[in-house]
Amino acid sequence: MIKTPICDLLGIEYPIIQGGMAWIADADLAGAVSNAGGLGLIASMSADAEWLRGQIRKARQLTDKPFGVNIMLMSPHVDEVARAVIEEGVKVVTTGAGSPVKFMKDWLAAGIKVIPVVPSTAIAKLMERSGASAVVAEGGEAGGHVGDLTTMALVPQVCDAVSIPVIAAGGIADGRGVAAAFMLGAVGVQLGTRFIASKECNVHPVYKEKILKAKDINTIVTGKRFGHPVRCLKTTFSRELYSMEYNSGVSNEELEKKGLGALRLAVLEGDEKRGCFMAGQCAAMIKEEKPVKQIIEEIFAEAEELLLGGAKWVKGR
Ligand code: TUI
Repeated sequence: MIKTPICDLLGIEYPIIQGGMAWIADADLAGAVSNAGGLGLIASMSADAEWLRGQIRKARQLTDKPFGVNIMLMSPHVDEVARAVIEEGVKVVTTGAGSPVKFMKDWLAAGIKVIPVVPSTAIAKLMERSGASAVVAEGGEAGGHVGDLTTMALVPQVCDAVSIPVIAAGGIADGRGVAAAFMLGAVGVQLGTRFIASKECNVHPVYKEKILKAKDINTIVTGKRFGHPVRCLKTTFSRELYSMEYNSGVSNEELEKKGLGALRLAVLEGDEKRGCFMAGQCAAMIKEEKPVKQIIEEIFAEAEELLLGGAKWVKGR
């Protein structure tokens, strides 16, 4: 059984945390991941504090194990959700799409463990100085809002740059990815896309089907023009958005209008024409919808075999 400092830090059995996927990571998914021995996370996305409070209370009904909240820093409700996690007694907060520095003092004073997602060594160092308990180093293979560096290059550099534990994310969907992340110096992993194709995930069936049918080159990054690159599956919608971005005749306002609400349409309605199906490059590695518990157990059985028994090519010699 692989135990790392992340297990002790978070009081979990397996060193795995679930990505804070907007519209996807609800109390049901978070509860399932926590019950399976990982750290489940509820995504605050652009929701208001009342919605988040409801989800936190629901997760408490579903599990007595630790879970956390992911705060999306570009949310229009970020100030109220940042207060709500304190008032609701949440123990772990991960953050995405920006710097959480302005909230750190209050979260730390409330005893919250803060684990920011970082796309570079400079931001990782800033987070360590600001009191983060760990960082998630997320490579651009991930789904959703992404940075420039790949997981393979980012994780070892972040491990060298900080002394706090590093959790690797981006492109990890099986035991090979977990073993590789540990070889790069990470002591934990964050998986997002793999959990979309889980039984307990409430996304529209079309979303799951799209993940299961995806091929390696089926994702695309839109939003670079705004400085907010987002990786999603190639669909009529995302291809159109992509080509509009490179057409200088289309204004930023028009682009923004087209993108607005597109993730919600994908998650709730499976709308292929107008939906944005955020997913990482590892989507093509996911072949079957499974219960969360089985996903986690299989991944760690494989990772353990690789890490403790030597890599496959070494064994075969
Ligand atoms: O946050 C994510 N992934 C996300 S957030 C999201 S919601 C959204 N929807 C549309 C447009 C934008 C966001 C969907 N997916 N991953 C973690 C992550 N954080 N990736 C990159 C970063 C990041 C970027 C800049 C973290 C810090 C940062 O700091 C820059 C600064 O100094 O503010």
